[in-house]
Amino acid sequence: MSENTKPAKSSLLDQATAVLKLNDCGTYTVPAENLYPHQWLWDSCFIAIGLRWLDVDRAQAELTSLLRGQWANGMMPNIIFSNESHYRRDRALWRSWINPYSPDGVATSGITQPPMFAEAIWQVGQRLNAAERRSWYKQMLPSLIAYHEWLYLDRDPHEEGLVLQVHPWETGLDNTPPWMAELHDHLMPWWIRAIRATHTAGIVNLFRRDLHYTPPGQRFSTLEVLSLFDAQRRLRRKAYDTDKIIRHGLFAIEDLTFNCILIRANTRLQEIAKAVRHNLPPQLLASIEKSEQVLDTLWDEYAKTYWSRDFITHRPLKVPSIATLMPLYAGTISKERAAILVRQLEDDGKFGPAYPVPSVPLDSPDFDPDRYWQGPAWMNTNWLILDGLKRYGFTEHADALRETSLEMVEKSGLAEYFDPNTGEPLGVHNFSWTAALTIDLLCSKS
Ligand code: 2M8
Repeated sequence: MSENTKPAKSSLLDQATAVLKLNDCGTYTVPAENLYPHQWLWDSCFIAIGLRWLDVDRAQAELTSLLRGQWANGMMPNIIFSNESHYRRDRALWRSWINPYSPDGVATSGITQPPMFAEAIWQVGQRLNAAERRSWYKQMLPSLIAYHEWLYLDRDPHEEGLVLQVHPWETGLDNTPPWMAELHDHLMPWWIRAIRATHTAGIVNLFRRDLHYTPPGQRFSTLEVLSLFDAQRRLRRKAYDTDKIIRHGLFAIEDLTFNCILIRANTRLQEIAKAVRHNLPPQLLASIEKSEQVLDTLWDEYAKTYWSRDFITHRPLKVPSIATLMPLYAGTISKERAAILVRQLEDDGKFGPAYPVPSVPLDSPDFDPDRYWQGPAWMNTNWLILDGLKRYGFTEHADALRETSLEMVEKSGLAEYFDPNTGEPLGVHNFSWTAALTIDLLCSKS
């Protein structure tokens, strides 16, 4: 099948199933051919949530295959690299083996991604009978606990209840404006400033693999790419040791999206543990409780919104993005605050264009309808918001978002992301989490 062509008369479910088949590597699924040839952490979680409707064994394999990459300290890396010889350069860029906790014989990145793992395990469990579910949960629980313990022990050194992130890639919303602003203000090295001053960024574009598959206006700017790789290089120099990273003043942010997903994941973790009558470690339970309380401290009463904040100074990062809506998914904020967020979702000048939800609100100076995480609508963030809307009882809003999300893929195919004003496809085609979450929207009761 050529890219972007829909087979005649094939239903959306068939198309989505075909995309997952196309990207299937046996026990895991790549996000898309060519541009994303490895296994990504939160992608596989979203993929399993869709796959559970097609083949629950395969959905389980998608999640257990992530354990290949788990570090001995519990860390789950955002990328597990393909072993194929022509990806040597990708593996060498990270050199995960320099950290003593990294797994033997599996090359990974040295950072994590939003912890969707518990949600995915739970969702897959819902498709199993009671006995199978218990054994599934028992199988996954030790690694899941190890991951959540690592998140708190390693990434919440001041025991604040919020975990920190050390690179924009950890948020999954790579070039999201609040992080780009920080990168720009605090971490742009002289040589990148020189490239900017001399307008020579175009030369770098010649070496960018992503631009072979996506037009430049739909990806990071070249200066952003250079800054992201420079930030990654600094982490590598510290062998991905969080303590050293913080001590050397590399930037650390308590990201709103990440922490909201963690709060929800903690709820799922507790449900899973309860189902198999397992007592979670008291220290972990204490951290979980703290997280729920501390989320409220990120609320800005004047702006009527939540912000991410700087780990060291606690300065709020007052740059609008879709993260603002993620407390809906966390599920622990008050109904009143949830209603305030929903009003922003209704506002057609903010988060309510024809094909919501834009990754940056329309009235932000950073909004660009085509550019990656700086404006386009994405199926995974729609799924998270939809889930939150349902739990807060905003059923009509949830139904409307489900409908526009499905309309968007019906109209444009299973693209990576979409122009929120026109619904036009952007990024790469045949994107796995778009396909998987389409399946989930089609198959789960609305
Ligand atoms: C994007 O991230 C990678 C780096 O990890 C990239 O930019 O190449 C993001 O959209 C991220 O959320 C996603 O998991 C990954 C694979 O789909 O691509």
